Amino acid sequence: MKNKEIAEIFDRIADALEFKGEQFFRVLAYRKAARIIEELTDDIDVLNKQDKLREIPGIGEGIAKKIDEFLKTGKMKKLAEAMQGISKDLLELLNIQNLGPKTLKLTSDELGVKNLKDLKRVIEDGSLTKLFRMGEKKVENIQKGIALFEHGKARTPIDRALEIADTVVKYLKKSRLIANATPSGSLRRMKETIGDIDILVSGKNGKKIVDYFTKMPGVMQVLASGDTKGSVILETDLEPIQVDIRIVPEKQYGAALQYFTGSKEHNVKIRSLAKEKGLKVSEYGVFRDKKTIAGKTEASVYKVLGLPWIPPEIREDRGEIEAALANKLPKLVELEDIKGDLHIHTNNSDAVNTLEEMVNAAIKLSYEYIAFADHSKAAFYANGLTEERLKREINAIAKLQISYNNIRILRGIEVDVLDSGKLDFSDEILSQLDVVVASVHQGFKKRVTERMCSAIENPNVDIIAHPTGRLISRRPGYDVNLEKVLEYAKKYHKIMEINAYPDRLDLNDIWTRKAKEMGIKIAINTDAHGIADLEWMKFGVSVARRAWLEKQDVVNTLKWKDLKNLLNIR
Ligand code: DGT
Ligand code: CA
Ligand code: CA
Ligand code: ZN
Repeated sequence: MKNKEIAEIFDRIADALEFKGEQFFRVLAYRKAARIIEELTDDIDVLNKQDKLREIPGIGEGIAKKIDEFLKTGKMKKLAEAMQGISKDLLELLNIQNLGPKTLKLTSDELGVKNLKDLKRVIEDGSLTKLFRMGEKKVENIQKGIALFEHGKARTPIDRALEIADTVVKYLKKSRLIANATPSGSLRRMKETIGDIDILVSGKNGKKIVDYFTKMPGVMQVLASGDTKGSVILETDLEPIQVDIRIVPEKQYGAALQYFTGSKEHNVKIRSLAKEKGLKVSEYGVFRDKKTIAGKTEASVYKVLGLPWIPPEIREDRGEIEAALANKLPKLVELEDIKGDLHIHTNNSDAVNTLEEMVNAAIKLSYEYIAFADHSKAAFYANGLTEERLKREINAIAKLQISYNNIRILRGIEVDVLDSGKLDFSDEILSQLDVVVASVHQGFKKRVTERMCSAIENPNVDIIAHPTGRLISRRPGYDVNLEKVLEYAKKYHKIMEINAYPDRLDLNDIWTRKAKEMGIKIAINTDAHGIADLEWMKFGVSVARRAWLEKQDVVNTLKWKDLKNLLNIR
């Protein structure tokens, strides 16, 4: 479908015309066309061939001709014409609040500003302030706009977004005006990073609810406030984040929740499915002609379309609707299925708690087993264990096990994969351990794929930890050929890890799903460096769910007896 591409072109034309000072209604016509096309569920190419474009409300003769031109030639003259003399970098700056098209034009003509870097420079050196009619206050506002613009491009990690959403929901629920408040959007789908927080609220007095919402402590800026929606920028101890609320009556709650949970791609497909059945799905309900036939609960919305309820984590249009139609939805793994954690550190290397403290914390989670996997000696920055200290830890674990009969304490190591591809401990030592977790912690540019593959070939290795090494907010993964690593893991029956540390979530959802399809088993491990970190398991489980994993795909859902067999533990 070319719908999205065409919508973007019209948006770009509108931006360019606005920049050039074209009359407002002309700009608006292109913007409106872009919105309408983006929301179309039918293929625009098909509509055009059937000569039906002009029947779409809001699409006039001029726009229809331009769409036809683009579909036939792959080009639109109007776009080239509008863009003449303006770069994309410059146009993007129109998204900065408090920097209007006229001002942008002035800074471009008079000061030669071509991009964000230039704009920051002319603020820094004072030349923007000196520009005709500018003044300090106005420049200050532009600066604030830049900060929000830059933040707007950044996404917030899921753990932080969940925490903030929790505070907002608590605040909302304190009000007698509000019956219900549920996080929706990407947060409910548990994506690894969140653009903005969306909260669905039910209640009668929308205006008063929005009022109450915008007066929440920490609100830096109110972006929108109406009868049914409100949007604010919230200050947090790190970067600010946008929070949107939507207010709906109780009887539409399910339909609204379905809509605002998204993803957009999932919703588009659901709507076109509805259309095929002669129904209309919107945030207000499911309708046959004008009659409401579902909408109070989310399940009712799916049900009238002939579908079972689909878990939010897989609503990404990655085959879930087809699977639901065929009654082949996976039964996704749940946090309650997890029976242990196979990658835990202690204060013997770089963590904060003792062996015993970690064991007690694991018992509180009702785990049947845990594996200690402290760092090995090459990880000197992490106070990695020497052979001598590893032996001491093994003895300490054996001693500790005697006083616990309700949990298995496994002797393990997180062994570094060295630059040579060899492991940081000899096979003789590794073979005495219950669980060997292998990781790359250094030499990120040195033949990582080959090194990982040779680690996988080592019969003592059980699990490959955080296989790409990425840190979501700080660095991309190493240059590793994961496809090849997975092939090796498959061939040598090795377990791949989903590292549940929220800044890692490595493997991610896409690669985990690929691993599952190849028949590779997964371990969801927290890599805990302290008691509190054991709670990260839920983020790892979310990745697994987004990857369609079921209980049987995850080794640490096994009962102790079965895990023992799988890992060949004597
Ligand atoms: P984010 O905030 O970037 O992490 O991702 P989302 O999925 O939370 O997206 P957001 O906040 O823009 O919108 C929340 C939900 O509202 C989205 O998941 C689906 C629905 N939605 C938003 N815009 C559209 C749209 O243009 N068309 C359709 N069909 N649904 C939309
Ligand atoms: Ca969102
Ligand atoms: Ca939103
Ligand atoms: Zn670790």
